[in-house]
Order: sequence, then structure tokens, then C-alpha cells
Amino acid sequence: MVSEHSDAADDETSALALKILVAGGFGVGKTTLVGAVSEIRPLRTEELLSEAGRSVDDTDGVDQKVTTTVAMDFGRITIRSGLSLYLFGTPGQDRFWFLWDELSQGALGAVVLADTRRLEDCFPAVDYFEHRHIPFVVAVNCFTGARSYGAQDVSRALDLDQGTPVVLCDARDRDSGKEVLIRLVEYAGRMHTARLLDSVS
Ligand SMILES: Nc1nc2c(ncn2[C@@H]2O[C@H](COP(=O)(O)OP(=O)(O)OP(=O)(O)O)[C@@H](O)[C@H]2O)c(=O)[nH]1
Ligand SMILES: [Mg+2]
Repeated sequence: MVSEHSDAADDETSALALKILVAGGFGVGKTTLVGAVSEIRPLRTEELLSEAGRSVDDTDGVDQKVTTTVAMDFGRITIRSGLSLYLFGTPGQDRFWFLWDELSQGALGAVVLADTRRLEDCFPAVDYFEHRHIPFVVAVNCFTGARSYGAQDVSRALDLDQGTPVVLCDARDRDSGKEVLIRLVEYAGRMHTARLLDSVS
């Protein structure tokens, strides 16, 4: 007899869980994206932006923002039966860079969120993943009121390697966020397979 319990256990063992980072500049919508797509209540580490931090935090363009991530966001999404993603949102401010190496251990790939009004803020994240050969997609979070640019324009402005996907999204929208993650999984899968084949040839 197969009990419900062992069915569940089998499902658990055959399920694949992949680690994905959600990175990008300060206030670009990382916490928003993880919260929008997560099926579990997301873990957040938000702290109030302090007066003391105003001199070091670049809050230009994110005037409404009162909190910031100080360690990470965590969420989970099932892409399809047997495939879940564990999402780790990174802190956006420079002073928390030391956490990135820890967070990126074992990651399949990353989403670099970008805001076209402050595109340069995502350069450090792009550099970080390029140097470590971690596959990433750039997701342009289309804030209301921001001028819209095509994926090609963004790719050129960021001087991305040919083939690096650029996707337009709304970080507040679950389906839009899920689409970004699917693009990343497909792209990262192709990159890892190509590397594996290279290493055996
Ligand atoms: N209009 C609009 N507002 C957004 C969107 N995404 C995020 N926001 C708002 O922008 C602000 C910043 O969002 P967060 O998700 O905290 O940004 P973050 O990248 O996690 O910020 P840090 O962790 O401080 O680097 C919040 O007030 C969000 O409500 C969006 O797509 N459109
Ligand atoms: Mg955040």
C-alpha cells in the first residue's frame, strides 16, 4: 500500500529546486518582485532608511522609499510540477556588497533588475555576474512615468554580451515576474549545458 505520506516524500525527492538571485541597484524593485511571485510568505529583512544613512544612501529617484533591504529577501515559486525556484533578493546598497558572495554560492543564475531612469545603478550587478560567469537576464522594471525603451536599446546601453536576454517587466505583477524567471531558467539551462559540453570536448 502506498500511503499519502510516501507519495509526498517521493514528490519531494524527485523535485528539483534551483537557487536564483534577484539583484540590481537600490530601490529598483527587488523586494517587490520576490514578494509578487512567491507562493510562501516572503522573508524580508527591511529596515527603515535612517536620517544618518541619508548622506550615504542615494535616494534620488526613489523619494517615496522609506525602507531598504539589509540582508536578503527570500521566496519560493513552483515553475512547473517538480521544478521550484528559491529566490534570494540581494540588498541594493553598496555597503552590503560583502553579502553577495555568500548569496551567490550555488546559484543557477540571476535576474538583474533595472530602472531606465537610473540604468547605471545596475552596472555593478552586471559586472559582478559577468566576471563570475553566472548566467543572468536583465529585467527592466517599467515604472510608471519612466520613458520606455526597447530591449535592444537597454542591451546596447549596458554593453551586454550578445545573447544576454533583456526582458521588460512589472515587478509588482506575478505573471510578469514569473515570465522573467522562466526566461532565466531557459537561458541559464542553455548556458550551463553549453559549458558542460565544452568541458568534455
Ligand atoms: N510604480 C512602480 N513602483 C514600484 C515598482 N516596483 C517597485 N515599486 C516601488 O518602488 C519602491 C522600491 O521597491 P523595493 O522592492 O523596496 O526595491 P528594492 O530593490 O528591494 O530596494 P532595496 O532593497 O532598498 O535596494 C517601493 O516603494 C515599491 O512599491 C513598479 O514596477 N512600479
Ligand atoms: Mg529590497
